Amino acid sequence: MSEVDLEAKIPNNVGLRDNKRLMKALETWQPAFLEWWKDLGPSDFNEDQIYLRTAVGVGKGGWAHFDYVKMPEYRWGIFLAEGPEDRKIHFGDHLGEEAWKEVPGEMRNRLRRLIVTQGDTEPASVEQQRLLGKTAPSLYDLRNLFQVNVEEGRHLWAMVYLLHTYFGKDGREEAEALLQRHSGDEDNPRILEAFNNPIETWVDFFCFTTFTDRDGKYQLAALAESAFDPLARSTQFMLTEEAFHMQTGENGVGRILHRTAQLEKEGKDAKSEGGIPFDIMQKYINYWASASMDLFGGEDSTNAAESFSMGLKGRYREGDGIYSDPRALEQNYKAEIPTPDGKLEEKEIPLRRAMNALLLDSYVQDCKRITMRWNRDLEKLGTDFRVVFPSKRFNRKQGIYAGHYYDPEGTPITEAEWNAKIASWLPSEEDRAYVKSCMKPVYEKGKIANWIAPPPTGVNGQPFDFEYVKFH
Ligand code: BYC
Repeated sequence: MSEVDLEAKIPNNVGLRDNKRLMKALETWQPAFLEWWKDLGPSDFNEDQIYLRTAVGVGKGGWAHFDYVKMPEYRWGIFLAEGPEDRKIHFGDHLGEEAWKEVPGEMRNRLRRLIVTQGDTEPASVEQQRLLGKTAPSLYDLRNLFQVNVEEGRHLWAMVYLLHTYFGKDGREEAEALLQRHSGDEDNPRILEAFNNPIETWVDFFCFTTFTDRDGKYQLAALAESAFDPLARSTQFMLTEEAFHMQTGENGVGRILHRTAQLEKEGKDAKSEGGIPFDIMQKYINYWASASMDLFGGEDSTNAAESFSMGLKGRYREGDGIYSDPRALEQNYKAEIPTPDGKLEEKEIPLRRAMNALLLDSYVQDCKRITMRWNRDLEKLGTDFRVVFPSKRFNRKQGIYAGHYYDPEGTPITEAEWNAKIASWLPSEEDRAYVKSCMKPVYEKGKIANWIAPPPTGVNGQPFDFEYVKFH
């Protein structure tokens, strides 16, 4: 592992200074990235000074630095987590062999596809969130949005580094294509569906960072187990940044629910006060939770089986030795599969083919834990409303439940029942219009919109009324 080089044009600990060819390739890509940021990154605000965290190293504790930065001048760096040089592969068909420092020929296509798919989501999310700065509920939230955006930009850099370093000409072409596909573009959309859904409001943003970024956590965690060492180290370091994104979402949704409960306690009707009613929040949660569950791919997947057997993508926390069979050849996964007559039947899927389902189960458990935290706060505030995390069968477009109809509890229903109920389960046009009407910017230090509670603490030990953004 090379020393951290912060003076370089691209801060890094991958020895760029000594690898002139790679440095040239990345420095050629950099203007295209900045051009993309200008055209499709945050609208406006690029001349303003934002109080941002920048990754400056990989050591525990002191890896980040906070200061005012103009976003286009953010130091997007390339960092690999530290780890043992002699790491062994700990799952799949290559169990016990040395982890790879280069890409084995037969793994090349599948590995490239995984890296491209991961890389594609990063700029996609920045594009989706492009206009949100115009309606931020506070300077604190505005700053958090931009923190998430610049770090997604860095995550793109992390994947582009792998493509440029290990995949030659194909990799350079893929890196260019990552800036050419655009979220929601009819002709050239982003690869995964949830990354083409617009994020029009802060309610969408907080649900997205709660649920979609959390898919990111699980996918990155699975890739952090990889036998391809540079991918494992890149994604491990991305996970340190990812934690803040999920916190932004969890706290954001929690603060909206808190505010609505306060209004209710004061005997006020949330809607007439410009707050977000609980039932609308539940619908947004249903929508983003189900779209995010789709990001795990099919429950029964030969792609997933191959990625596991080749050692490219492991199970959640595989390296902690929590699974009894690291080859996953001895067990089956029990799944409830829809039958042609609309019922559910328990069937066994060979474990390797059920890797997406297993990862989804870990994700769902995590989401339920977050839901419980929101509900504890609601209980403390004395309100009766409780958030419910929807069933993994509800509103699915990918996997075994796609094309079938279930209510949010996961009970099979008919298409007619679905059509009759959809407006009470997912945001209607009217709900969206109402939420949009609440989104008015509050850019005054220490002030906040009426639909969301202030956070209990600020960023990096600063108070909520800190000047998180200095407008030019
Ligand atoms: N939309 O075998 P299957 C993040 C395709 S988020 C559209 O069932 P597989 C972030 C699939 O590509 C994490 N297409 O599943 C969060 C395949 O197509 P082909 C991103 C979909 O392949 C917030 C076919 O359906 N990282 O970091 O095992 C902000 C059959 O697929 C979808 C990764 O995803 C979908 N939802 O699993 C910023 C990790 N689902 O091959 C960032 C890398 C499936 O037949 N990606 N398909 O043409 C993967 O590991 C896998 O590609 C997936 C799909 C888990 C996504």
